Amino acid sequence: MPLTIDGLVANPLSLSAAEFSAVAAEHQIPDVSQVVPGRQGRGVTLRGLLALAHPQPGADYLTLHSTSDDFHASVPLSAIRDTGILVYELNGQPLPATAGGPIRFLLPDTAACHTAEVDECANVKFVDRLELRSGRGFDNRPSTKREHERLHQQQQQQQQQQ
Ligand SMILES: Nc1nc2c(c(=O)[nH]1)N[C@H]1C(S)=C(S)[C@@H](COP(=O)(O)O)O[C@H]1N2
Ligand SMILES: [Mo]
Repeated sequence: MPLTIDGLVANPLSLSAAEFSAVAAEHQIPDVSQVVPGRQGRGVTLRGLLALAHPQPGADYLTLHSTSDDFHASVPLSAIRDTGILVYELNGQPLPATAGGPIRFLLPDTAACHTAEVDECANVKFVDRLELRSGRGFDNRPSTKREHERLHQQQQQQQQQQ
């Protein structure tokens, strides 16, 4: 499942998980735990991917889509463009689904769930599309504690089935 970058970009593109390792070394994060405490793996910077896609001047929101489980988060580009990471590998292997793979978005410092526009819930797992837009895009992050608990229960059930 490739990662597509589209919307308000001069150069829409699609990267396979294998192509992530071919992104320029300056954009690679060999050890994500150095940047995001408690998280592991190898990733590339969002900035590096945006340098390939060339966002157009009007693009001010990034919408992260996970088609597989229909989870979406839309966050202001300015708040994440210099810190966002796409994790793609763990211990030399493709990032497993249990860790949100094949591709998982991660931010170093996020607010607690549903307390801010950029919160922990924006760490989208199984992300397959980065959509640049002008204005906020589709977002179905849980907005209340109750919705949130329900989502986590679903996730636990899904993981137990794997
Ligand atoms: N695709 C997808 N990504 C997701 C979610 C989800 O349900 N589906 N849950 C989000 C929420 S609400 C949180 S708090 C974090 C939890 O990440 P963790 O399980 O690695 O702590 O993942 C986020 N990313
Ligand atoms: Mo969350």
